[in-house]
Amino acid sequence: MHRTRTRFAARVHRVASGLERRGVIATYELHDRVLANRASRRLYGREAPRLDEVQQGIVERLREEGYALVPFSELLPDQGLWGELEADGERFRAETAAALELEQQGRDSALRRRPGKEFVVRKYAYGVELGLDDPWLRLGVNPRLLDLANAYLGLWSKLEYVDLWYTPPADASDRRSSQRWHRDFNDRHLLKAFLYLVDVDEETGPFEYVPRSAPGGDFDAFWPWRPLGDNYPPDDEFAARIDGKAVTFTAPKGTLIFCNTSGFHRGGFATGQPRVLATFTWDSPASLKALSERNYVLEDGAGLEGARRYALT
Ligand SMILES: O=C(O)CCC(=O)C(=O)O
Repeated sequence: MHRTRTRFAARVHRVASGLERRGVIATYELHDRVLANRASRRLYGREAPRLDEVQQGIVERLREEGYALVPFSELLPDQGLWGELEADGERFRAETAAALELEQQGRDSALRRRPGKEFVVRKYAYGVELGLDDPWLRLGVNPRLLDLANAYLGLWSKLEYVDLWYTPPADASDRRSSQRWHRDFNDRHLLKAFLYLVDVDEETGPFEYVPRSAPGGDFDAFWPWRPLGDNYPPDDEFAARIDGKAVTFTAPKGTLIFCNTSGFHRGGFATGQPRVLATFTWDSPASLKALSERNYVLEDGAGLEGARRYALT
């Protein structure tokens, strides 16, 4: 039932009549103000996490600017954990590079892509079954990340999305879809993380962001966020208004970027080297009720409790 409804929301975003759109928006607003999010705020209020200085600093920067950058090792100093993630990321990078070679020779590669955003190759895409033996799913609910996501959002969040992306250098000269400036329409209570798995310079398609452009920020009135909003402003008008306000995240491998992407952002327009990263989205239950769909199905939540269980179920 729930999957049906969220698929419906995705379709509505593309082709819906005004009436369908209004229904989806009303469902979202109702769940945000009254139903699902009220309950998740109450749960958060009952068991607010204790953050250490590093986590607290990230939450404060997110509140001020809408983004925060931290070396992975500062938030998660466990070398063993980084070693495991780095090795899995490298496996994905090497396998994807080899499969792209095959594709170029006109042979079958079984690479996972998503319609409308074919320039990104994904490890999981949509509909994958994941359990806690998966290191990336585990990272998405690691309390070092989940607690700060919940503190920033002020509720018990849902882990909506987890994946690894490989973005080869563009074969097109123009930016397409999320390579252009946009706001994510999924939720006003939104936090994403991007963990760079290679060094990212200007030619590797860095992520970019307009600080303070998320709802409540100084620039929230620029083509303001709306559920299912028309979220891609015209490029030339946008450039004139933003004029020098954007931040470009060129950074070494192992950099973790947290960002509220209901603010303006773009990225993945690689021109020189492929970009490889892991990405996570935490949002509110209202989003899953109306505007978004989890990209994975949880295999088995046995042993999970509290906010971690809530995030995955
Ligand atoms: O690939 C990027 O850097 C941008 C991704 C993006 O727009 C998103 O995840 O919402």
